[in-house]
Amino acid sequence: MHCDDKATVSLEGVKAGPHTLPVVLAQNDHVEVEHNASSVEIQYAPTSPKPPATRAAPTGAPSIKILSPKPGETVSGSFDVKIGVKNFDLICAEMGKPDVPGHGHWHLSFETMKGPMMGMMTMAAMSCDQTLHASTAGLKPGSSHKLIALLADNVIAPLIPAVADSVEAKV
Ligand SMILES: [Cu+2]
Repeated sequence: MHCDDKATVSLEGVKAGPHTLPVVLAQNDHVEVEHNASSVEIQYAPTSPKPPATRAAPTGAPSIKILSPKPGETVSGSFDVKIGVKNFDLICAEMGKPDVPGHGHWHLSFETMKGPMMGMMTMAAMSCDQTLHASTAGLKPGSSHKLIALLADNVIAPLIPAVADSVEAKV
């Protein structure tokens, strides 16, 4: 998902040949505006196709920890959420591709990670890096909010059982 008018995607692991790239607008709560969705056909003709990743899954139980902000910290405007993961590989090129055990990315949610659409309605952003840029826009100054970081697989679904960490931050 993107909030700019441009997105960069990886074709790593994608078969050569025709592919359809659909795009659809989504509201703040991720409900999709399907009636004016659009798509484009592309011909993928790589000079040296990259095979799907074959890295083995890390052994051990995956975990995620929010390193910043610290519990109770006050944040304002644009701020970074930094995480550390163990026994899990964050791999940008595999987002939206077939699932590989132990591979994926992470989601940042406000207040809760439960609810309809696998908890997506409160998802603020997703990232395949250790740092994610978040914003307090729309949150009342002086209010307190729970920031939740949770691991998700390549197909965007949160891990089951959930692997998550949370901190309360003030705005
Ligand atoms: Cu995701």
